[in-house]
Amino acid sequence: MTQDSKNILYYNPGSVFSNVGVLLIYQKNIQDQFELRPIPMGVDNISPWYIKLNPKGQVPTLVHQGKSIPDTLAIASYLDEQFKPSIFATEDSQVLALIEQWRQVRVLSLLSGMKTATQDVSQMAATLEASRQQVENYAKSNPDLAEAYKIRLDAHDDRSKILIDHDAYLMHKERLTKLLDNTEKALLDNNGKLLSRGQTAADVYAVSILYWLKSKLDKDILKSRPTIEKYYQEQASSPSFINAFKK
Ligand SMILES: N[C@@H](CCC(=O)N[C@@H](CS)C(=O)NCC(=O)O)C(=O)O
Repeated sequence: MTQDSKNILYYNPGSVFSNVGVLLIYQKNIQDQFELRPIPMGVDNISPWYIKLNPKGQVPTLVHQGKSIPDTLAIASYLDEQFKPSIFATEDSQVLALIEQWRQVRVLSLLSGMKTATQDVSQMAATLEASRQQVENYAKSNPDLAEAYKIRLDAHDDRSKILIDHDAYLMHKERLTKLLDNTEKALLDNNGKLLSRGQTAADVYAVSILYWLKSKLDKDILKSRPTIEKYYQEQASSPSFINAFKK
């Protein structure tokens, strides 16, 4: 197999959406058909070769038979199309709505954002500004990628906001509390399932994000939420989860 014909998931082990991408592949049981290739963030993800694959410069990105698929939801739909049976139900509006609720909590803000109104974030702001400058330099020296780099700059600015804006931190903290409260209730109403129709891509998001929250933010985050804790323990004991994250 040549380098170009390889099927690859570009990801970063510390990133929450990379967790989602990796678990999608393991849930389909197609991990032997993909190389999971970690990339250094702040370097490779803004380089021209990567921006061509994913103009937002984010992880994960799936490359399959030469086709690039950025974004976890697009990856879930694509994998279901290409590898049967379909298991993610991304055509179901209820599934999509629930996935959106999980995606809209920017957990990075809770870990590395501006937690108090007086926190000094000047160092972080300077690092982000230097990175923005680097993106602008890449854009200048790669005029053929001007449009793609505009998309990256928007993604960069959006990320900067969640890192150095205290109101953004408060908003995401509140979103997470509401999401966990709603999830506790939904699990109670649906006999321990997230959705009454059963396992879908929404579970991949929920369990991947819970795993990230527990391992990076607060191992006791589910302490007062016994139903989610039980759900999480069940999901995390599945072979796909163990193979994806625990080996
Ligand atoms: N909507 C995207 C979000 C991907 C995303 O936000 N990735 C983050 C890591 S969790 C990223 O690559 N951030 C690095 C950056 O933008 O510099 C998806 O679902 O795949």
